[in-house]
Amino acid sequence: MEDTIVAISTALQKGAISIIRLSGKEAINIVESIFKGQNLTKVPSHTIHYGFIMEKNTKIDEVLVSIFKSPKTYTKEDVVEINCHGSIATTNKILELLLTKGCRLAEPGEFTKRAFLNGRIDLTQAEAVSDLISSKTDKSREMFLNQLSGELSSQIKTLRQELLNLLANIAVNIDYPEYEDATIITNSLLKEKLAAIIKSLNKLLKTAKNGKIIKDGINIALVGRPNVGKSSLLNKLLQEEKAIVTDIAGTTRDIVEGSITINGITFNFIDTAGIRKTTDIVEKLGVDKSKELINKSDYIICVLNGSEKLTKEDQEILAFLKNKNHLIFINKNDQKIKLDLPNHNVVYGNTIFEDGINKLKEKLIEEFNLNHLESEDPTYLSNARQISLVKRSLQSLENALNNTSLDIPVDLLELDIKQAYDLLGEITGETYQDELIDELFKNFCLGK
Ligand SMILES: Nc1nc2c(ncn2[C@@H]2O[C@H](COP(=O)(O)OP(=O)(O)OP(=O)(O)O)[C@@H](O)[C@H]2O)c(=O)[nH]1
Ligand SMILES: [Mg+2]
Repeated sequence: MEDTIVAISTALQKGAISIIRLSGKEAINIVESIFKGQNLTKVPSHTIHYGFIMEKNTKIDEVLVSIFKSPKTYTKEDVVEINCHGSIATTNKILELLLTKGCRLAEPGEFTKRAFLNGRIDLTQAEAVSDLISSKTDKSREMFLNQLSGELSSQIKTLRQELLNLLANIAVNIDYPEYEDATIITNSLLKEKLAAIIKSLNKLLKTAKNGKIIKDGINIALVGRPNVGKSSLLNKLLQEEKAIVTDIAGTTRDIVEGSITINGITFNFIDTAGIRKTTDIVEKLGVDKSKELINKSDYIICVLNGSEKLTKEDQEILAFLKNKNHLIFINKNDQKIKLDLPNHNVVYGNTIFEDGINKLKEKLIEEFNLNHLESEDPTYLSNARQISLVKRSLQSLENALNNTSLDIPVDLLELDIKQAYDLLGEITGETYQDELIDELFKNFCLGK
């Protein structure tokens, strides 16, 4: 981390201003070497300076330069930000000039990686920075801001501390059997403590579903046989004529999708080809895609034509959906309804007068417990890395708990508990592997 790094922190496109950021020991000297204005090496920290970027005696741009001196900066190193005019040519020219003065181009996420390696933030906070930048809804912004402020880390740290206390007690018992003040960790006491920690981890894992929903949204496939009104329903849900609607069965061949936000959550609706046996090659490919989507989506809305009796094809589709999370939209209730499906999760409506569309949305809110989500503190595990580490540490602790029932000596349980302690440490990055860190930061934006 001896190098001084530089990157364009704003999106490289035409805009009012661009920001070029440097971090490292030489950041201030390097910018001073191409800056005409106050001597930047002599100014106080956290100040902004007006001046010009110069290439020898030629003015390149009129800029504002912010100076942040270590350690109270984003990376804990000296950081300089140049606000220049937002043309691509100007921004690139200044970047080129800086690169000739002894800094190197930052890798994606390298500023945040330095913030982590220098101990200003932990891994969950670093992940939150990247996710905050990508967040599209208010709800995900709120969740990642909460994670950035260290709420998730603090829950993990508390659990780790409890495991550490257990380990310390076990160690004292083993090393100083005569030292009576130390809590004697008998199996029954250990059992009680382990069970409490397992309960907390399980709770965290249970709410991880919410984290995923908030971060990635919910993918909902609209399926059914041809001509029942799937595309019409998609258009009404999106309030946009996105998919082609005709009275010809087999109109939709490819996947058409669009998103709306309900209660701060992104719902991505995917219209599919009507499912039927067909000899048309293109249509058949569409039908195969529909079936594949049923397996991949988080939820299915099965559309039926309410003005007709249930057909064999409908029954086959319903059988296919049996073990999938789904509800049934019985469409075309502007005509005489001939369908009744007791024991099914059903909404009646039609897309001509838009009946039942709001009811359908309310049902989805209910299905995903979104009203409840509103009032909850938004501290959730939010990515596969965090979830898998919690699962693995749970396994180790469950192992330890099972062994307590077998009256295995306490010191043998130590290994499993220590493993769980280390795995939880990987979530916050207190214990980490270099390759993993490199991999993680690769997904970041350049300049962050
Ligand atoms: N009466 C009535 N007709 C509807 C309703 N919804 C759709 N339709 C009509 O049903 C026909 C088929 O609608 P689509 O939305 O294209 O049906 P689809 O399920 O997407 O059909 P495929 O793409 O062929 O699988 C069109 O003529 C629509 O106008 C409704 O609620 N009531
Ligand atoms: Mg269609």
